[in-house]
Parts: sequence; C-alpha cells; structure tokens
Amino acid sequence: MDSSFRNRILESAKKHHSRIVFALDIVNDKQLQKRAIDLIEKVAPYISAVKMNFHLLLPLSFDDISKINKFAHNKGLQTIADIKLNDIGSTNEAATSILFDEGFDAIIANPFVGYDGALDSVFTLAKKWNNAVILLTYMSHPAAKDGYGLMLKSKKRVFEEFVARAIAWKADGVVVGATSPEKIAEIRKKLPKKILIFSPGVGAQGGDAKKSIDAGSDFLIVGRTIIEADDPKGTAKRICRDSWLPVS
Ligand code: NUP
Repeated sequence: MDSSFRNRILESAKKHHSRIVFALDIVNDKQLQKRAIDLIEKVAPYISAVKMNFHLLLPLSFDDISKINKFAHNKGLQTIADIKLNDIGSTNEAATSILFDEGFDAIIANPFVGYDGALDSVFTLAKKWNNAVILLTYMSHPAAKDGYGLMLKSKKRVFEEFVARAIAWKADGVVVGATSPEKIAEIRKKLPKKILIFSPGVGAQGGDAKKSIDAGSDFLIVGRTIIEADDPKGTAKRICRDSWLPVS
C-alpha cells in the first residue's frame, strides 16, 4: 500500500472520522509536555493530525518533542511541524533533518524563498523520509491580502504564483486560510486533487469550519477554539462532526 503522507493522513481522517488538524499552541503553562500529551489524549478520537508551532518547538527539548510525536503516532495521528521555513538551503536542510529526526511527518515552508538553493533541500529530504512539504499559499490573517494578494508584473497575484510553485515542485499540501473561503474555492479549482488544502483560522480567527470544507479544504487547522474551551474534548467533537466530509 502507498505509505505517502497523503495516504497516512487520509487513513487517519477515515479512522477518526475527522478533518481536523489540532494546533497544539499551548501558552502560559510550565508543564508544556505534560499538557500537550493530556490534550492529545483528550481530543485524539476527533482529530486526524497534530500540528506544533513555536509555542512548543522553541521551549521544549528534542526528547520532549520526540515523545509528543511518538504519543500522537501511537494514537494513529500524523504530525506537522509549522515553522514556515524560509531560509537558504543549508539552514533549511539542518532544520528539516532535526524535525524529521524528531518524528514529524510534514513540514510547513514558505514558497517565497524559491526552489534552487532554498527549498530544494527540504523537498529532497521529505522524499527520502517519505514525508511531506506543505507550502503557505494564502494565509489567514487580515493582512494576508497585502502579501499573498499582491499583483505581480506577470499579472498573476502572489498566491497564484505560489499555487503554480506547489504544482511544479510537487508539494503535498498548501495552506489557505479558512478566513477566505473564496480563495479556498479559487485555489481548489487550480490545484490537482492530490495536493491537499489545509485551512487554519477556524473559530478564533473568525473562519467557519463547514464553509471551508464546502469551499474545498481537505483539513481544518484548529487551535485556540479547542485549547481554550472549558471542554476541549466536547469542542473538538462538535467541530469534527460539523465539518466531517467522508474520504473518497
Ligand atoms: O495562515 C496561517 N494561519 C495560521 O493561523 C498559517 C498558519 N500556520 N497558522 C497557524 O495555525 C497559527 O500559527 C496557529 O498555529 C494555527 C491557528 O491557530 P488558531 O487560530 O486556531 O488558534
């Protein structure tokens, strides 16, 4: 069977009946690793993957992060490192090697830096590890239009150029904010189905889970709405049920 990241995360989605990637963005907690594991334990039945950002990647050790990745994998979940990688090739290679060694299945990178001497090393390593590269394409924050929406001389907007890069570089996924369902729909039309769309911005940033899925997102990235809820498990379950789309 094809053991690509795409298949692994879709298998997890099927198993958990969930299109949610849980953003483990824990703040103000001295026992970060313990809290991370407790939260995964609670919401695991209602998510398909866990995403870690600087909230955990900066303060925790290599061993701490590896343990969280192992715990998530034992629950049948995939894990994504969200560092929006954006540097020269040798630095990207060092960062990607560490993250894959820690057990991550996928890494989020910024296509702005280009391929030669920049993201080429990330794609090469991902291929070697059978892991994935997910490219920022249209972010979820209000100023996204000031960067991703800019018109280029070529009469393409920046996000259209990034879609073209995702296709040319054979990216496994792209990030398109749930706060712009019209952009999700537009990008979905341009992208082959095999490239997954991940949409952050549900809830806390004002995006709607169902609208994003209806517009063409494959996965919703949800953090604070679950973490800060009085009942994280019940909240994850509700978003999961409201946005479930069977895997075809
Ligand atoms: O465009 C993006 N928007 C965004 O919120 C790209 C991202 N990677 N994120 C991340 O998704 C953000 O850094 C955070 O980790 C998560 C959304 O969290 P929340 O708004 O659901 O709490």
